[in-house]
Amino acid sequence: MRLKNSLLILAALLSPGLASAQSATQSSAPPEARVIVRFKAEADSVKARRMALDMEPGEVRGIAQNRAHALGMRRGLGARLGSGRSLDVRTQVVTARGMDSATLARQLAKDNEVEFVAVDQRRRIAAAAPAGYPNDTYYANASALGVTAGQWYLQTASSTPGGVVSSINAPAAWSVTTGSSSVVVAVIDTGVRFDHPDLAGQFFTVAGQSYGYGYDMIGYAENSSAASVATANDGNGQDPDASDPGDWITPAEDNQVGGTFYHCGNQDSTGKYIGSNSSWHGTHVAGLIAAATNNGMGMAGVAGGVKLLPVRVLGKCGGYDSDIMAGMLWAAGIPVPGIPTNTAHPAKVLNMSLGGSGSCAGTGTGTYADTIAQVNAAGATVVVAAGNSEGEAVGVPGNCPGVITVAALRQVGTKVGFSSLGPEVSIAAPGGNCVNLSGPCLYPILATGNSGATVPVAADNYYDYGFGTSFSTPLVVGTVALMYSVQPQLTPSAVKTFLQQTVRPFVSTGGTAGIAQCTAPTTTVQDECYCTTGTCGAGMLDAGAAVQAVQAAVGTGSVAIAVSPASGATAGQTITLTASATLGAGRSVASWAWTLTDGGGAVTGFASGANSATATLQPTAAGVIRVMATATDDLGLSYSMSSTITVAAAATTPGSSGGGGGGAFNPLWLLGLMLASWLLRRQPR
Ligand SMILES: [Ca+2]
Ligand SMILES: [Ca+2]
Ligand SMILES: [Ca+2]
Repeated sequence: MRLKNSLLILAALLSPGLASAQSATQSSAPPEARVIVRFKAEADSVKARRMALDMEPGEVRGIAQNRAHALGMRRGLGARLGSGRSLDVRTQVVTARGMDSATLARQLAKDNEVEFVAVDQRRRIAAAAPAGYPNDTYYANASALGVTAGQWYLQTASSTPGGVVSSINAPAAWSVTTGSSSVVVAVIDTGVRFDHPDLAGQFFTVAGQSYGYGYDMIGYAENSSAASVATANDGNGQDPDASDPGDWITPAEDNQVGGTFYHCGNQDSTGKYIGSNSSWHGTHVAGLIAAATNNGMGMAGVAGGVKLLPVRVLGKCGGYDSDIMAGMLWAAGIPVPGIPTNTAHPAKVLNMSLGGSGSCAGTGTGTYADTIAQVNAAGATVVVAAGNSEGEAVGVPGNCPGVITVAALRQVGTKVGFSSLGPEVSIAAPGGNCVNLSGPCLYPILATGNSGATVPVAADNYYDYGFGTSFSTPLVVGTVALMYSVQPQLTPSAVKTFLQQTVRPFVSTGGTAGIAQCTAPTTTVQDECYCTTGTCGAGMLDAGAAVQAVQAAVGTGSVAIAVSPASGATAGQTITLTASATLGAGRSVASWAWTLTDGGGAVTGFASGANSATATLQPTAAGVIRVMATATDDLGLSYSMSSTITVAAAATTPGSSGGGGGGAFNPLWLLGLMLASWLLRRQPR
């Protein structure tokens, strides 16, 4: 199925003049590679000299350095590898000069003594907004572009019926966080203009390239089909450069019967097909989520502190399901044959401002239902536009299970005419509306764009105003990115729960006089109407309430471990560990996990305890054991506690002296006797 890009049509209705602004610069690559390596328990380098938890610091450092050195020699890296902190007796930091961390991780992952390797990323605190945030030119007022309301949709909502009630309350979210750079948001779209000055610093860099990190999924191979390459419009099939080359349709293409782009463009008032300009749709979406924010220019994004991952799946006249699904999998870090896996920057949330008519049919590989399930299982949330079918039913993939589907609101909180509706909708957010049929457009959505009608204008500091559920979706996505910035462990279902539990209720007054309540979709157009929870989702998106609810849930949980016997355990004795969790109000434990951080030579694992609050250990020797209990609550939030258990050698009872049989027997002695008899019986005949 080809999804004609019906959601792109409402961008760039207005073409405000450019505002020139200073360009921003980006920092260069880190000077030293840094990864976390866990060696296999049976690795030669681990067995050669064992580390113990109670060793002197210098001894620990020496062992870690020896292991890093041996690893470097095995991998042909010579003496370039250094060592850092040890996390347990076989897990440590490994560093290398003159290469990047991802390259080092790939090199070391091939080593047969290495069990696990991960880039040791630098994390930043999810900082709250400073005073005066955001200082972007068009945030409060964009009258220079013809719209005095500026970025009204981000601002604090009015509670007055008929006022601007659908704004998402972003300032209240920003008082908690403006976004963490470790949260990655995938823009599954037409690609982006990496050189937009108000997107500077929002992408991951690629060494030696002018474009940022991402992928262009359009067309499997360069020679696969002329139609694929024509759709891609960049001269080839899939490639690592997700730059948007433009998706314009010429009048000739629009009218060529049997051609690839027949009737893909716009119609004039007489119904004649006249072609269409480039949409720059992915650049719009990218800026709404995470334009460079508080940089004194252009616009603010919902989550200016997060990173963008552009995945290009739509070209001229939209894109194919296969390219879109491959892009979704790749974005979430799931392997796709024939493409390098995105292990470097897997996304936590996918923006899908795209869709087409039809049902979410089928299960199994190659369907949206399966693709979404895989992405959810990888821990990423999928947010999809409901569609712009003017009140008709939600299309695919917005009608698939496992997604958050977004309908669009007018500024007064009623469903805006163009938005699709129905029971599949999860939540509603502003989508832009002019109010006036002539004169100034009062409440459109401001987004980063490009002034090129066909090919892009380089480094164009240009902003478009537009409308559509395509523009409501990134407001939800930006909010989700802020929620992940506070708590990266949230499951996709927990994200949806927090979003839906914190909405503001739909309004029933303040709309245009005479409008009715929204009803279940039919094939009849349903313009502005009063939303219900059965037609527009749970309510109006409130970014502030959602992020604050996540923050309130974080840190309220804790785990305690009771050990029996409380002290004086000896080898051969069963030790029982009982964990208990204190959780946030209304939360319950969904699962328990026990981790043996260090067996201390006394145990190699738990005797019991899989997904149970109670676990047992049966030490066979003396040693210091370290365990960790982790409770995961029903929202996917995890809390852990560690405990150290010292096990003494089995009690030895002095042999009774002077006759008197029947004294206590010595278990070690008995064991020795049993072993001896067993050995005897194994003597060769
Ligand atoms: Ca290409
Ligand atoms: Ca490309
Ligand atoms: Ca800005």
